[in-house]
Amino acid sequence: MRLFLALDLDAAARARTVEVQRRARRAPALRDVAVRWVRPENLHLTLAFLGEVDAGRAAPMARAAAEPWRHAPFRVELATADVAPPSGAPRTLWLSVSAGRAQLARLHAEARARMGPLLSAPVDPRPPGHVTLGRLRRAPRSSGGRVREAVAGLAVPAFGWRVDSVALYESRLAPGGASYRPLARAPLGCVILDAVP
Ligand code: 3AM
Repeated sequence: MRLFLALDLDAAARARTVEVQRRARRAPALRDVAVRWVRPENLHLTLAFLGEVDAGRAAPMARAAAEPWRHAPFRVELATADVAPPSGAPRTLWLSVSAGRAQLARLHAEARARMGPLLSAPVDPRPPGHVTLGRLRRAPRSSGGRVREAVAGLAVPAFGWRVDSVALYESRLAPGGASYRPLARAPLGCVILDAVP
């Protein structure tokens, strides 16, 4: 099973993200590029990709993910539309996090500490920072310049939502695109409010 931890967008942020996808679709420079757009119900902010795990390990991982997180709820904002990688053939279109990065990094550290001991491979140490809009299929290297220019020109007004839970998802890959099944969800907010000797 392919598992990952993610933060769900709220309904308003999802609608705003879908609007950015709609505008990107209409950009003349992107019209002839094959993009597999993330479906609205699949939009998420990946907190940590956990990789392929044996089905037998899913239950302890779901139990670990279902414990309340030791982090207060916080606001994440998305602003700039961007293309990855920054050079060469463009592969992914995403919205970058413009506010909430420090909190995301702390939550990511908690996710690594919590899930790492249950995994056979270490979790990517890079903190998360984007919501994927779509993936380009076989876009030639030569399209990189105009794709990056078109995406940079989208001028996305910042929007955000309050992150108040973390979910564990199973990702099932299929020719028509991945589908995500939630396995566990736990709230943020289990915090020690003052120094405890
Ligand atoms: O939400 P994003 O696009 O950032 O790219 C995959 C997606 O991230 C990522 O996990 C998220 C849910 O599928 N992912 C998939 N395979 C991966 C891998 N081998 C991976 N991340 C790192 N290594």
